[in-house]
Amino acid sequence: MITIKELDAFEVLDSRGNPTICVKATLSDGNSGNAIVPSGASTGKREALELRDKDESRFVGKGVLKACANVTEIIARELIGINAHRQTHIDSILQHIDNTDNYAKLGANATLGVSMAIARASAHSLNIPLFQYLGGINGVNLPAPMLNIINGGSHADNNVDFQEYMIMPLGFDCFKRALRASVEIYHTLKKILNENNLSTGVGDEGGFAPNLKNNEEPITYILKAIEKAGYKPGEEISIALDVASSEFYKDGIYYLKGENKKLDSKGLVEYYENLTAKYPIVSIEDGLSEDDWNGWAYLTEQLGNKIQLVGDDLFVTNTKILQKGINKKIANAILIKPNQIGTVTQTLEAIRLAHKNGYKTIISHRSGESEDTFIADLSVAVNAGEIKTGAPARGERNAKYNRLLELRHYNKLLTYEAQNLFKK
Ligand code: 2PG
Ligand code: MG
Repeated sequence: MITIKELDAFEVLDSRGNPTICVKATLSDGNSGNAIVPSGASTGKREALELRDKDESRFVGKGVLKACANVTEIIARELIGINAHRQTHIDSILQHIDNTDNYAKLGANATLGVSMAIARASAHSLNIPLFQYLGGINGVNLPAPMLNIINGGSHADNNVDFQEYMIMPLGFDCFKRALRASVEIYHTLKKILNENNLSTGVGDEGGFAPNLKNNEEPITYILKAIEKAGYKPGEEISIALDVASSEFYKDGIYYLKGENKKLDSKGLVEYYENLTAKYPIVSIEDGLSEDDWNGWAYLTEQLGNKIQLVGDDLFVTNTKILQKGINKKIANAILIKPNQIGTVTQTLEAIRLAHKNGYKTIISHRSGESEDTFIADLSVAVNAGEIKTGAPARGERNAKYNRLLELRHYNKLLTYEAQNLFKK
């Protein structure tokens, strides 16, 4: 039996320059694995707790020394000597030690770091890639990427209300080719923005963050870029939005500052109906607020048969909340972020529940990321179908795309089935 021999944890930096936790798990056979936990900016209220030191004298209060100490002083005591390959058991011990439903004591950054590091160490000790460890022989499909090429909302210092304008290369039968098209469009967009005297500075996820007239203009620029790069909008390249509307929702009203509009849920749904009639939009994430469940029911009624409606802040990778959504016929897809829920096992449970009920799954990065590529392997392991991991620029975003390219290079039988993703 291969057991957990040592758990270590230390502070490293994420892509925004904030500290985050890196956990190293060492096993009895000498193999080890590291994991770095990401961090969100537009976080859902019901996400598991990200434990920060709140000691203003270090890193403006954002240190994670307490989370590190929870790994080395509390979690290690319970996990050392346990069979390293029993991931479900390990994760249930983490839940048991914490004994709250949002890791309020240990911090989900501590528990997820441990959970991912042990999975990675176990893959090393079996001498198989992580995606195979997580998915066995069942993980066969490379995900369709959602590439966030214009950033707004709380990820950028511009006047665009919607957080993410993404392209999806759906009209290809090869991941590598699909990614190439997206990269070419990204560069073409930069050129077009330049020609129009618009800023090509980037936001947190590597997408451009120009000041634009309204929330529709980014779409028109992206369409120009798709065509100028030689691709067909709608046929080859589709558009996806993450509105992250919880960020501009208050007391039943959505405030679109960028265009000086105040809308109720119905008004915003109509706004989306217009947008989707005009443009090749295949997916809208967090179209309404996490607190607007009635609005969500209406949104799903109106648009659920036409496009993908993704719950991120709404479901926070939580099976209990997702089940509630399924019962109420709300949304038809879920964004999967391991650090919203706190362990690998709970992440897999959310994915299984979604698939069982016909909900699509998108494995996702956070706006604060690192070179860790766990989510790339996860997306293949569970045949997620989709992955969202930023623009094809900046190291922490490209680390995930590069990992997928590597998996494809060494596993020629992995498929890319984006063309079937939204087939009716
Ligand atoms: C989102 C994410 C990732 P954040 O809202 O989907 O793009 O952002 O990590 O800031 O929550
Ligand atoms: Mg989101």
